[in-house]
Amino acid sequence: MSTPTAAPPALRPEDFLNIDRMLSDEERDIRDTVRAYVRDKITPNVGDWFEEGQVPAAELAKELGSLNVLGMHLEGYGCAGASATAYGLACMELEAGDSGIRSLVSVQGSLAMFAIWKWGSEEQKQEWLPRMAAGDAIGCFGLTEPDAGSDPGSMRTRARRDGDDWIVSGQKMWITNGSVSEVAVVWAQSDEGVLGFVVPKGTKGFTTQDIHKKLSLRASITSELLLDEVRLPDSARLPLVSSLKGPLSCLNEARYGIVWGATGAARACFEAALSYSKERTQFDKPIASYQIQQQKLAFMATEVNRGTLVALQLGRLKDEGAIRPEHVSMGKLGNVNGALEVCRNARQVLGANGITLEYPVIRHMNNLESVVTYEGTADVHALSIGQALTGISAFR
Ligand code: TGC
Ligand code: FAD
Repeated sequence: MSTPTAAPPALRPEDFLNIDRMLSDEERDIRDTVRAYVRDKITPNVGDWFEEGQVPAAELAKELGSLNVLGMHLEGYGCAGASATAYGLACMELEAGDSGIRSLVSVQGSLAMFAIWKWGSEEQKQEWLPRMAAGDAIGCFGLTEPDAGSDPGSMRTRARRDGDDWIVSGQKMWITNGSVSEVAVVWAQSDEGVLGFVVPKGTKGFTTQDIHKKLSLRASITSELLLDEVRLPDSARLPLVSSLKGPLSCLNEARYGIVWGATGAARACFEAALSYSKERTQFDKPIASYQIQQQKLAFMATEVNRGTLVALQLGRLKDEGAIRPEHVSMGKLGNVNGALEVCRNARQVLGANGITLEYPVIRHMNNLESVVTYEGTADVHALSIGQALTGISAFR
């Protein structure tokens, strides 16, 4: 075995394990482009959006479309056809800005667009995907219902045939971008299994209502979808799937993005805490000089680097076509829980300043309370891993 002679590169707090060198030039370019966009367009405004509980979704969708990040890991129909790893890096940078911005991109590309791309007809793809990739049309994904969250198989939304048409009735809850979407992908139970429908805004009987008083994901629109005897032609049905496999396959995609994104939020909190700890003086010394604070910083740096390595490994597996849903469950469970712990530690380092929107920390911390719940709660992912380890399902 040869002994390296060159000195190892200097340690950098923002990339302690030098993970950057494991990326290709193209991946670094994409990452840097998204990072610059977040720095210039998101970070200066997102605290206000969060405080006001609103976000300029249409404007952001157009900008994100110009950046080529909407459905960026899909091939054809105006999509960028980037690698899964590049998509993950983009999610990481977007969520370093705010989970709500990453949510917009996840729901658009991994849920609504992916559903049409994977399970739709050629006509549906031609009609929606180019506009959605460009950010000219926002899409949402309606799976969850008031009484069917972790257990979407118990959904009550029903689709029944009526001649050549379908009649869809039901209620979807907690739907990201519901009221600002041009198109909703809605999942419904039917005599033929679980079916997906492409429901354009303005269809008779289809209305939305925003959910207010959220203390998390405030820079993101969350809505109810109400479907009251909505008549749809058979051409609105996603023809290639008729089971829960349809929506769950989309969730794999979005959950993968969250594995990266949550670590981006954690990184932003770590960087805020590191910088604050060096500037804030108490008892005549910067608080960074105290062992307890250094222990917190060391924990945060370790968790951010660990999370990034996990995400990168999943990215490489996905690019090879070797990823399994259980891998994604492990990534989401570990990285979101880790990110929450990083944010909670960072918030304490910032003292009273940690509770204000002047710093990003409590915003990220509150956002992650949604992230740990949506796209499969931490418990659901633990049970998926448990099932893979033991061969025993503990869901029921
Ligand atoms: P089960 O009987 O196991 O499976 C039913 C059918 O689905 C297939 N399947 C999968 N296919 C693809 N990917 C997966 N991960 C799959 N898991 C299962 C399975 O093979 C079967 O296919 P088939 O052809 O035999 O019919 O289903 P179950 O009812 O026991 O449920 C399993 C469970 C609990 C894991 C699943 O229901 C689950 O994941 N629940 C969590 C629900 C969830 O995550 N909802 C998220 C809603 S969307 C959202 O939150 C967006 S947030 C906004 C943002 O992302 O930013
Ligand atoms: P429940 O399923 O009722 O769970 C409550 C508790 O019970 C949790 O702790 C859970 O882990 C636990 N639990 C459930 N089952 C078991 C079990 N078998 N064993 C042990 N514990 C269990 N959905 C969409 O379809 N589209 C969207 O765009 C979307 N966006 C969202 C945006 C936000 C901001 C939020 C907060 C949610 C969004 N969701 C969306 C919904 C989200 O996917 C659900 O909230 C999530 O799946 C959990 O469902 P629930 O809230 O009904 O909780």
